[in-house]
Amino acid sequence: MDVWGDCYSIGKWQDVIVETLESGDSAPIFNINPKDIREFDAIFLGGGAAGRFGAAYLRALGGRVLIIDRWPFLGGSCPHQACVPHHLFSDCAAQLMLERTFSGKLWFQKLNDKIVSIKNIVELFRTGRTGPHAVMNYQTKEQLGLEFALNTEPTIIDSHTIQVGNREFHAKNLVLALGAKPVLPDISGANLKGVFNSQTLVEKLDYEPGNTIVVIGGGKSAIEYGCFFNSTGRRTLVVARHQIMPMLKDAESRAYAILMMEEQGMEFLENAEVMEIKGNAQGKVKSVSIKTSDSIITIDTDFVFMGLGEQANSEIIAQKLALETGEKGFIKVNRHMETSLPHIYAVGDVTGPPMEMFKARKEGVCAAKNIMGQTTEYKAVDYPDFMHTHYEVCWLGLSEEEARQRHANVKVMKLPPDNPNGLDVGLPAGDRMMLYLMAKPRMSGFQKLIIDGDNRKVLGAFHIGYGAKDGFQYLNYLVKKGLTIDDLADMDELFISPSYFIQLCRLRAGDPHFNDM
Ligand code: COM
Repeated sequence: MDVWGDCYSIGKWQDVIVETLESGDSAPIFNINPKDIREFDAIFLGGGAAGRFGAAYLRALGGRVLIIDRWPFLGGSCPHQACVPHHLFSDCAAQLMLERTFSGKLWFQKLNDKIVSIKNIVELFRTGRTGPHAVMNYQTKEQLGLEFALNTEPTIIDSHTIQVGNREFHAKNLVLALGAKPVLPDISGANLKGVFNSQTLVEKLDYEPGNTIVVIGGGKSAIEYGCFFNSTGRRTLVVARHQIMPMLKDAESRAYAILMMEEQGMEFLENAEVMEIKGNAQGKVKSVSIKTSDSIITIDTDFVFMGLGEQANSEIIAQKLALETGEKGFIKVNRHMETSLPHIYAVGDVTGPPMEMFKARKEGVCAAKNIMGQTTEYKAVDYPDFMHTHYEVCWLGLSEEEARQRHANVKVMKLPPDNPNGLDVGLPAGDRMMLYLMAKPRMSGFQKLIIDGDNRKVLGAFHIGYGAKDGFQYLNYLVKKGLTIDDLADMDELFISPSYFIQLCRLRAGDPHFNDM
C-alpha cells in the first residue's frame, strides 16, 4: 500500500491500523516521496520515541530520512505495550484507591471486598490504543512530512542498504532504534499459561485472573503493575531478590511510599526468590514456590507477572552487522550515539537504561545532529525520575542521606513536618488530595526538599502524591542551573498546597539562617 500524497484523517488511519493488525496483513505501508531523488542521509530502523524524534530532527535540519518499522503505526512500543498501558493502569490504581478509601461514603459506591476486572481494562486498552497510534501516523506524515515504510520486517543487505519487500533503500547512515523487550527469566514454569510480562499482559490476557497474584521483581514495572493488580481487590505478593524500589534513594520518602502500599494490602517478600512456577494438567499456572531467607512457601495462584527489566532487540542486527553489544544485548554507543561500526548509530532502549522516553528521544536527536554535521554529545545523567505506586512518585537530585555525606550544612523542608501526630496530618495535600486531606490525612502524600544551607541551592526533591511530575521536569532543569530557595520563593503557585515547594520556600526566604521545616 502506498500512501504518499493521500491525506488520511486520524480516523482513517485508525481504520487502516485496526484492519492491518486484525487481519495480520503483511503488506508494507509505504510513504515515500517519488519526486525526491536525494540519497537518504539516514534510515532509522524503528519508529518509536527514539526513531521518530531523531528522524523529525534530521529532516528539520534539511536531511532526507526514512523510518522503517515492523508495526503499521509509528510511536513504537510506548503506545502499544509500554508507557501508555502502564499509565492507564496507574490511573486505575489511583482511582481505585480513592474509591476503596471512600467506599460506601458520600457518593462512592461500595467497593470494599469487591474485585474488579483486570481483563476488561486490558481489553479497553487493546481497543483504545489504536487512537494514539493513528495520531502518531497523522502527525508523522502530515505535520512532520516524514517518509516511512511500516508494517514490515526489513532485510539488512549491508550497513547502507535495506530491503523492504522488493524495494531497496540506500542511505549514508543507519540508525538502530530497535527498542527493548522484557527479560525472560530462567525460572522453571516461566512458559506456562498464566505467566505474563508487560508485553504479553496486553497482548494475550484472555481470562479473568483469580484472587491472588504473584509479581516477580522489585523495580519500577513490578511495583507499578503490582499496585494496579492490588487496587483491583486481589491479594498481591511481590517477590524481590533484593530490596524493592531501590531507585528511590531518600529513606524517608521510600518508607512513606512502601507504608502506603502496605496499607493498601500489598505484601512484599524481599531477599526472596521464586524457585518454580507449577502448572496443572492443562499447562496453566497453579502455584508458585518461593524461597525466603528462612523457609520455602507455596502460593496458590493462576496469574504470575514478571517485572524483571528489559533486554535489547538487537540479536539479529548485531549478528548480521557484527556490532559490539554488552549485557542483555544492549548496543554499545559513545556519546555521539555511534556504535562500534562507522556510519551506524544506535539510540533509545536498544542502547540500555534508563528506559525512559526523554532519553530515547534525546538520543535520537543527538544521532540526527551528528549525522547532519552538528557535533553533539548526549548521556543521560542527573535526570529527574518518577514511578507509580498507587501514587505518583517523583524525585530529582540527592537524597537527604547523600546530601549529608557531601555537604556540611544540609537543610530539609518537608511535609508533613516532624510532629507528634506523625503522618496523620493533612499535608502536603497537593493536587487531587483534598478528599484524603479531609477524611484520611495520612494518605495525603509526602514531600521533601533538600537544600544546601550555605549557598541556598536546591540539592534534591521528592514528592509522593499527584500532580507534581510536570513540575519536576522544569525543576530539574532549574536545579542544574543553580535554583535557590529564594528563586523558588519568587515563583507563582497556582494552588494553595505546595506541590512544587514554592510556598514552603517563600516562608523561609529572606532568613539567612533558616531552619529545617
Ligand atoms: C509516544 C511515542 S506514545 S513518541 O515518542 O511520540 O514517538
